[in-house]
Amino acid sequence: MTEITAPKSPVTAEQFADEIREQLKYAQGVTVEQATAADVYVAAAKAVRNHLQDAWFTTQADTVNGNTKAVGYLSAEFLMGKQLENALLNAGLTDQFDAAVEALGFQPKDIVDAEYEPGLGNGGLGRLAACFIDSLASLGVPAFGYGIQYRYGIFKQQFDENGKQVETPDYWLSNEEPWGHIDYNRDQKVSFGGEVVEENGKKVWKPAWSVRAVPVDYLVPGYKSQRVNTLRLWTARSYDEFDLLAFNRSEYMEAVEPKVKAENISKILYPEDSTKVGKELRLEQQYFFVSASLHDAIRVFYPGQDKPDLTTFPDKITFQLNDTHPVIGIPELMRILIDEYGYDWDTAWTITQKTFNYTCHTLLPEALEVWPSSLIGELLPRHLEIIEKISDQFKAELKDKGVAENTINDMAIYTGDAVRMAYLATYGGSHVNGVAELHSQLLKDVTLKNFSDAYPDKFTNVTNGVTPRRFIKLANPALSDLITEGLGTDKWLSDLELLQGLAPLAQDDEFVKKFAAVKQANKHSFVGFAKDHYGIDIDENTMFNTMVKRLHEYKRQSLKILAVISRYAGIKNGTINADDVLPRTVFFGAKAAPGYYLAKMTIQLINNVSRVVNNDPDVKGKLAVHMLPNYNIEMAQNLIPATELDEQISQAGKEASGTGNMKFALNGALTVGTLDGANVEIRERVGAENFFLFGMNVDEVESLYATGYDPAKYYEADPRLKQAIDLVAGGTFSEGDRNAYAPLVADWLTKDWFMTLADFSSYANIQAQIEELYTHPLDWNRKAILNVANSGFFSSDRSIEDYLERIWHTGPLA
Ligand code: Z16
Repeated sequence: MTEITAPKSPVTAEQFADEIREQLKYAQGVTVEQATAADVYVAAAKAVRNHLQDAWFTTQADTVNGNTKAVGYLSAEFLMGKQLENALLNAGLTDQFDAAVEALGFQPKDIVDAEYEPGLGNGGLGRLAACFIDSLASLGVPAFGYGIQYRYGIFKQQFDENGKQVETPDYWLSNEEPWGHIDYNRDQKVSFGGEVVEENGKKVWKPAWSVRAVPVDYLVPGYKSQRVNTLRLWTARSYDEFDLLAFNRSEYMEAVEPKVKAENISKILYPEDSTKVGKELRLEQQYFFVSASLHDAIRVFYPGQDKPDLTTFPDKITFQLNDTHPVIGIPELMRILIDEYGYDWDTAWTITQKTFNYTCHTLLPEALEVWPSSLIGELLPRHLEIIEKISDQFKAELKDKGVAENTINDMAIYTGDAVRMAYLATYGGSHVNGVAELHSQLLKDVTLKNFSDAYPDKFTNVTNGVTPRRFIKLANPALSDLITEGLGTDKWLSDLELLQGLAPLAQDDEFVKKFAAVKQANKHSFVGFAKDHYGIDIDENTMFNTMVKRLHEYKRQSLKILAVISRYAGIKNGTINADDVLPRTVFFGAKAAPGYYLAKMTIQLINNVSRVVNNDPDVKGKLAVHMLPNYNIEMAQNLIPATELDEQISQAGKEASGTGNMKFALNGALTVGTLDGANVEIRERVGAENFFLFGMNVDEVESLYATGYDPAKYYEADPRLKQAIDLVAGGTFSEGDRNAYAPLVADWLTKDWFMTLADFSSYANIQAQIEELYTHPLDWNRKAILNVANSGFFSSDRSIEDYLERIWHTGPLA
């Protein structure tokens, strides 16, 4: 084992400035005088990367030769956020950077801002993957993140003059991207299509076409661990640049067709969150990165070996399947072992089952991928055969266990017409986990009940977490300093349970005032950020009330906007006394999947409520609403620390976990929320008296579905709700056009699948409690401090420790 060397010895600010100058001169070819903030950003990124290089080499060597098994995190998404500040923090170069950049005549903030945020994920699942690889590196666990370097990330969101969402492409690679190392020498070939033939009694796959998978490596530096792991994102290239014959005949478009077809594979991120898409290209993407990654792991762990002993593969690396997206990896590893390395079926199966584990991130049945067999057969004919055989073996195993015939049919992996990827993952791996206690329980009781009955020991829970480095230290430096002052140490950044030491300080009025001042300063900063970025004016002396997350019916942005409308109407018509109204600014941020009709209409409604409310002198100073465009990591880092009241109002039993909820609690916002996902655990930890709970629980939701849900009944019963819906239907937010929101209104009144109307009264009623508390700032802030103090559990370091213990059975390098 190689000795751990510290990152390149710490440098002074002067030395770091020289390193930046050197990069500007020799790598970018610009003088200091010519350099723009964007140039300095690239130069500083490369300079800090150089400081991490030795630790990266050491970690790579120890990953292969060291004392513990590595983790491979297979994920279609990694939503990393900007990298520079994080790399500086983990390299211990933040102060040097600040001084060096100033010496060069720039503001550090302008340099950090010059980075373009990569959007290689949709939302929670992709951001969780980014938090997890941060924690793996910080804990010193050898790990690879494996995914796709999409050329276009999640679309950029704008709003047109009618308030409708407009998507524009996110061409994030149009400027120099200093972090990724493209490595043409460690490429992999990934094949598709064709047919399976028998040769000498053996199945042989004769694919029709292949693409070249080229890895782009990103450093994943650990915080204070001296370790730097690897995020390996594959990009698709063509083996044939163009077809020379076609080109010679002047058929230019046809000539580049093979190149276009190959490169399309890594071209775009599907902009869907918790909804399945079932498109051929998506399956191509999934197979592309999973096949390349499995072959890569064999190359890494058995270097130069033609006949490696792959029975040891599960001792070298354990692969986590992040949702169903990488589950094609199960038949792919079977194929590799049998067809490429000559193992028999049973040996291959033992290896495969030991190698994989599956995390389910949803409770929506429609989000569990099911692929038509015809599609798999066309694209991956050998895999379809293997899946059929796995399915048969599974049925036989269930029969042996005495499982009833009809239950066995219900559990089919391969139905003849389709392949159910969640079932394949559950059978094909060692462990299955949900992402919060409630979610894992519902997986066992409902979604995967038959599987849990047949294999109870497979099922476990790992509650999600978030990295305190990005979401406290970088996002909220003022709170970080106060925490360090309060605890007398900054060790909490790698041991977040230490935050508990803040609990007694909630009774110390001086500390509470300092805490309140930090929040106020963060609100003030956000006002500046919003002015710069969105050109809006915000009154910092109003309560900042935020709902940011993907737009989905189950998350119930509708509930929030209906409550806002009801408040607006109440002030206007005098049913609410304007003097009693606590001034609030409501922030929404949410992208809708481009094809999701009702979600897009909800965005349009929010924008138009914003237009009407913000321009109405009757509610001025009392209520303002902003739909902030293009919610992303940068906005989260600015808005979360400034938020006082966070909305986590999904229908109970629908949000698997949520991770925004954790970020808000850790930054001292109070939550108004339902008993859903990780809200349940947040409330348990911070204390019921420090959490605004409302709405039905899972059992109540279930019995209401069972007895027949009629939303119109709730509309008739609560005049506040009726008035709000009537205003939408009557054209108040569409310049008199009564049709503008007709489909949304019709859905509320006749379907309302996620029971927004049923929870409205409870939600509207709890607002009085919230506002009463807010008028007592010391009491409010005491509760906010207790939220921070008791949320240490929600560090992604703790999540990773749970995975290590319950699922991966590995640990840090010595
Ligand atoms: C996703 O972001 C999530 C689930 C899913 O099946 C697919 C995608 Cl792209 C989210 C869950 O909705 C959320 O509750 C959870 O916190 C997050 O994954 C991380 O587990």
